[in-house]
Amino acid sequence: LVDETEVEVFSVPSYACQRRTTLDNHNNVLAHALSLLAENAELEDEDGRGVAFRRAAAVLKALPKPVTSMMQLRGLPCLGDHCLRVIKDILETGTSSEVEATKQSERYKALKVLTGIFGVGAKTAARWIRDGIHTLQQLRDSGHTLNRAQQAGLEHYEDLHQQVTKAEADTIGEIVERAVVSVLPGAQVVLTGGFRRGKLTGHDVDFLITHPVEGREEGLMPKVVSWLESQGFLLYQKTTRNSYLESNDGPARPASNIDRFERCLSIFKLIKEDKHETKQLGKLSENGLETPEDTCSSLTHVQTDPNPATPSCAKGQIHSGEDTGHRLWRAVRVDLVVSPISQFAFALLGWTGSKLFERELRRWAGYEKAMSLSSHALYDNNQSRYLRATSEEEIFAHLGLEYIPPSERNA
Ligand code: TTP
Ligand code: MN
Ligand code: MN
Ligand code: MN
Repeated sequence: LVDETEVEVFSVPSYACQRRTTLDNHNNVLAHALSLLAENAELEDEDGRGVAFRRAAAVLKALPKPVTSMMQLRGLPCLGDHCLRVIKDILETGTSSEVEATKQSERYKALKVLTGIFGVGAKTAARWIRDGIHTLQQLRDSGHTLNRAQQAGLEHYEDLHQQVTKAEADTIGEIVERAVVSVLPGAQVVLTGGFRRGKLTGHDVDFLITHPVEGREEGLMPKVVSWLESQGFLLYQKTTRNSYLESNDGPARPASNIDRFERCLSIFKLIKEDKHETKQLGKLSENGLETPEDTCSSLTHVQTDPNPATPSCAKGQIHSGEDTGHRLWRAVRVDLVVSPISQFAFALLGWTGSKLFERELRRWAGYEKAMSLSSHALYDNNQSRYLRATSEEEIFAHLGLEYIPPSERNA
């Protein structure tokens, strides 16, 4: 019998943006189970349920110790009956029957495979499943028309499901930096997304680009994309131009949570660094990259092969990779966003994530402060004016929140 007076009852603030959530947490099993139910809800295009599970998972991630008893959860925010049932199940039996059943379900598996294709969302996947398509092969055989993004997604499916390492993210960062300063000297590139929060791997790499002089960033994206394309670094790209100024969404907050920056969703062709080869050749330039005349592993290697499936390499013969069948490059998803300097702090905050942290910041702003926060601006409805900020710290201060650094935004 547990003496209730000895049970440590946890307490956390309601909004994830009021809490510090590191990558490590004390309740991985529980958080993971609730995240899977969140994912399943999102796959079923039930975003409301998805958010509820995400919030519950985030509360568990924020607890200072492992949960051992249901009594500890009394009074915690965001834990509804459904979530409590799942947690109880796991505490008592080690697993949740609902989570296990979901994992095993054909529908979940099919939705996961199909939405796992870049360019395929929950609605499209559901439509295909209604047509009897559950696997990639069935999709290929079905003769369904795929758009350009989906074609690229299917073609590079395996690569895009390999986690991107921090080292790969940094290599891509150097390529993007080179592209950006080549077309606009003085422009700046910042790594955002999960890698900025300290994640060691990611599903893509996110960059925010700006220039210290307002207006100089205009028209930058097409030039960066052209440069990258001319160097053979892009397997796919779709650029959307800035529509913030002409949008009629009203103050700060776009009609949807999707922002309106000039952005480019792309798939990079990343030449794999070959450690063995590097050592053999023993020639490193000062930035640690091989010099172009020695190997195609270098960033400066111009890929001129019109068919991106075969990396062009003047000295391709020095690699045994092609003979033994493993490719010397991989596809990596990369997101590029361009922001004017006046909106940079908001864009940086908005593109650092996590997605739930962002959502909670906006909810806090709206419900608790009567403010509208977006990746472009912060509007104060009480004062009927925009609040300027040149740093993330200032935005947190405007919102009346303690500053949370990126590494603690892993809600
Ligand atoms: P993601 O790249 O989707 O997520 P992530 O970097 O946190 O994790 P992963 O390792 O899986 O890549 O999104 C990064 C941030 O970008 C996220 O906080 C939300 C923001 N974002 C937008 O603001 N608008 C968008 O349209 C998208 C897709 C993301
Ligand atoms: Mn990312
Ligand atoms: Mn991204
Ligand atoms: Mn080569």
